[in-house]
Amino acid sequence: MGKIRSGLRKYAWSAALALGLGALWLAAGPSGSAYAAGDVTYQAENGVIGGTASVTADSNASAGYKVGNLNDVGSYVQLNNVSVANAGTYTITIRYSNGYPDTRTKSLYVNGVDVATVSFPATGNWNIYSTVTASVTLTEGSNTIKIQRDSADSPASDIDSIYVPGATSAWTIVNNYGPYYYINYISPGGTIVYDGGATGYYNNDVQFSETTNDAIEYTFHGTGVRWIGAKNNNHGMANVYIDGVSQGLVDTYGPVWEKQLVLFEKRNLPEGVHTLKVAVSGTKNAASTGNAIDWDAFESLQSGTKYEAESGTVGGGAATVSDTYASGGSKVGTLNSDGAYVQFASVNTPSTTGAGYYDLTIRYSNGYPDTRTKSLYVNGTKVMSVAFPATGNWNIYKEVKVAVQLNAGSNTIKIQKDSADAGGTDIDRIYVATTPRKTKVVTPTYATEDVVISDFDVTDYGADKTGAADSTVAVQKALDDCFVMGAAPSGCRRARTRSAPR
Ligand SMILES: [Ca+2]
Ligand SMILES: [Ca+2]
Ligand SMILES: [Ca+2]
Repeated sequence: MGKIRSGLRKYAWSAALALGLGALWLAAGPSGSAYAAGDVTYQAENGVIGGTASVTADSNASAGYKVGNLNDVGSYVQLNNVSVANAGTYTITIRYSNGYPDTRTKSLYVNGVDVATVSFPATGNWNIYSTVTASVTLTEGSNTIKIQRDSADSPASDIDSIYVPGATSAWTIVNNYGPYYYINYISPGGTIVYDGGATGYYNNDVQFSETTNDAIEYTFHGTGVRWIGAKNNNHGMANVYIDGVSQGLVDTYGPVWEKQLVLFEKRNLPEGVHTLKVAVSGTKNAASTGNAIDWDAFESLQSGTKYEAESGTVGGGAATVSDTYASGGSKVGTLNSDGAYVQFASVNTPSTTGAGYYDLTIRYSNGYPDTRTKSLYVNGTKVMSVAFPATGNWNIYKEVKVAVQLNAGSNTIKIQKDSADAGGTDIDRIYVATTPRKTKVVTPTYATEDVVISDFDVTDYGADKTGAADSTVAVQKALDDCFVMGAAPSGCRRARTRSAPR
């Protein structure tokens, strides 16, 4: 088994060719199914396999593949990174086929512990599927689920997928070779290699490089992020950055080839859009024979409440259109005529926090070459004009963040083309933060030309008051947030100067 995988890997290295990434895109195209928002079904073929187990194609299998040949003792399929937001007992559903006339059993392992023997009754044929359920205890965050043929079990029964309820509330996985608006490849020499037949990797594909400074950036909305990849004896160290700030080196050397590992994880980021960058450092563990870095998949920890535009109400000529690359597969477009709008009703603030200024992150596309604006209404009142810079194409998405004042309980948010706005801009979805900002816009006793913002503290952004550490990034983030709150850039600068000595 190990030899087969090594063979694949050697082929991948020798297949580096002179293909640039652009050529690869033309050959393979972006995979629309890779964005797994809302996924609660883990495909067995995306798991790690061992022993005699192998991935086989079957048009009746979920996603077209399954794991078969679980014949020899010790053969298994393991799903890593089964993530749930809360620890507890979950009833998982395993889809399988069993072409033998009798019931076959397998052992179910959760986080490395044998927790149950699962029976798989006959399904009549190998391409006829049925489901069985099992109750498992999962821990908050990442878990592993393995189905293995142990000595007390019988051979065969093909595993298609495992459905885990509630998994969607935690981490969202994005493949390394997914829709290009999430993933940015930095490889001036074209030395990042794509291997589309990498068994055992997520989605059976991976990208790798050992050229210093080759990197992949993943942009996500949420409070946490993971880089999924492999360790091996020829793997080196990666330089990891979040929003441009170094997170240090991550060593991906391992004595044996292990796939779908969480190589880096960061939580407790401020709610909003962030970028993770993983770069080849060119340095390695002394025991390693090379500097290779794998990019297999990324996961983000969602936060806030998501409202899809296509679930809202539209008017004035706006219409729902489907797009593979839109969140949920659809968006609202043709916001062209004056009065065209999409409205999100029942935007609820959490009962525990109530009224306040909440971050509102709008995912959109704008295929025009210039910035287009739309008017933002909260509870029927226009509160601001939102600028949507060009995204390069109508199926390429970006996110903008503004802060809006919401009432306790239910609110309406409307994005509308008014006469002062230009046509265009497709709206995909919005995220409303779960907690309000500490900072707020205040109404001063005497009128001012500028917006006045109070309770702003740059130490909330990681600024160091002692002067020992460089606080440039923290101060810039504070300025950006000040701008999001509605203040003019000049006002943000003055506010910063005054609040710095606190
Ligand atoms: Ca499957
Ligand atoms: Ca992959
Ligand atoms: Ca959408």
